[in-house]
Amino acid sequence: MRRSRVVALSVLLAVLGSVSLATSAQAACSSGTFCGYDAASYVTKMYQISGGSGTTISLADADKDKTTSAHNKTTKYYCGVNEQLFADHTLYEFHPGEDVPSLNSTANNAIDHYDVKNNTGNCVNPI
Ligand SMILES: [Ca+2]
Repeated sequence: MRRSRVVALSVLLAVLGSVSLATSAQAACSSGTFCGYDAASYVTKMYQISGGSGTTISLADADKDKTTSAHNKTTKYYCGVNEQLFADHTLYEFHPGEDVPSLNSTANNAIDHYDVKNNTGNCVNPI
């Protein structure tokens, strides 16, 4: 009986531990910035960026083709762009304040840079 209570308590602590980890990962993305993560549900933050409208923000080579989830904690639109040989394509337009826990199969693991815009519909070659 005592042993099963210890096991139950251990399981409860493990669950609480993972919840607080996920919460701290989200809290680590500051207001006014855009954060990209390597895994779904904002796990393993790779970058935290920001820029004015008209800015292009290139990701480090190590972070290209790896974004799976993202927080847009800015007031701007972020065009997630895939760089291709003949024409770049916007795979996903992140709206101001949008949280994306898991990108669709087109955009997942394909974004190379972001174009920052004040208004919707201004992303290059949207898919
Ligand atoms: Ca790419």
